[in-house]
Amino acid sequence: MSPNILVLGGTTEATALCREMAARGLTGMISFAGRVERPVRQPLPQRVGGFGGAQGLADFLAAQAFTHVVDATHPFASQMSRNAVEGCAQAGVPLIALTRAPWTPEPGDQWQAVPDIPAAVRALDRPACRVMLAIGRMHLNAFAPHPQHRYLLRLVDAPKTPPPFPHATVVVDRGPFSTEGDLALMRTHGIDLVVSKNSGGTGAQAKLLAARELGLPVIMIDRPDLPPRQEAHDIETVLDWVRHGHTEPPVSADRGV
Ligand code: 3Y8
Ligand code: NAP
Repeated sequence: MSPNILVLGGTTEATALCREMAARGLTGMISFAGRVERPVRQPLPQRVGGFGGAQGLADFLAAQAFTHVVDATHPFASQMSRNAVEGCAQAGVPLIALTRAPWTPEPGDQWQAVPDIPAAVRALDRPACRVMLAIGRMHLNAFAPHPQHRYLLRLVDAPKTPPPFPHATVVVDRGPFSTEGDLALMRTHGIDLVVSKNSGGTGAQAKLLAARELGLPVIMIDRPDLPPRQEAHDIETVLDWVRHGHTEPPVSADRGV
């Protein structure tokens, strides 16, 4: 039976994988959560919206006769990744994650690593400064306890409600971003400090390279823990995995029993 692959998308790598699948005539579909108004156009059929939890995903896989799932979601999309492990195990459909290694600090970087968003908020308990808060829209409210700062926000869509603090400049832009562009942005706004998720990959890295060049500190938010699953860091490994007709059930989360 020829492969029918579901790609859980929303990253640069997911888009590149779909492009390669289309070029090789592979059958599949990419899915998005529907977080933004206009997800980037894809060279494969796409669906937008949740599946209805792990059970909803398992039902969808059976109904559409998918033979493989590639979880190419963002490292911070932890609920989707947990659902993928559980849903694929229920449906008996092999799963692999196409993920990016975390960034690690290089010489010249001034990173303060924090475990999660609340810890990043606590790290902003300091005198007023100009903060580039480049973590998107979903967690902005968490930073409301620190209205003393002047925030530069970068959002995919224009905000429907005002930001949760008095001093905020909004830039509406979607990546992947360039170092030159982020250098210019940070100089224009006189940024003193950058807050970033440890997303890995290249699409969100520009602000870190710019911070290094400008000698700016970065509060770096570690990614959430994910359940055990097969992982690959490149498209060729994923396509080899599909080609070799992997049918063994996916690694289910280790329950320690
Ligand atoms: C909806 C689908 C592609 C994918 C491009 C990557 C790169 C550009 C950089 C900064 C950091 C941030 C944010 C970011 C980047 C890529 C990738 C990546 C970070 C799109 C997309 C969807 C989303 C959702 C969106 C989140 C937000 C996060 C902005 C498409 C453009 C901050 C993550 O308004 C909202 O609700 C936005 C929500 C989840 C995080 C948040 O908490 O707000 N991504 N981003 C996906 C869906 O509906 O399923 O249009 O492509 C995808 C991309 N965003 O194909 O080229 O691969 O990471 N996305 C972060 O990393 O910190 C911006 O500004 O420097
Ligand atoms: P999440 O918190 O892990 O997922 C929440 C729910 O959204 C999931 O349970 C699922 O709903 C639905 N969902 C998430 N990703 C989906 C997908 N690719 N296809 C179909 N449904 C999906 O996810 P998130 O952090 O909000 O991320 C949402 C999307 O944005 C993902 O595609 C991710 O790759 C992309 N993204 C996220 C970030 C980030 O910083 N979080 C950064 C860049 C891109 P049901 O339970 O109903 O199935």
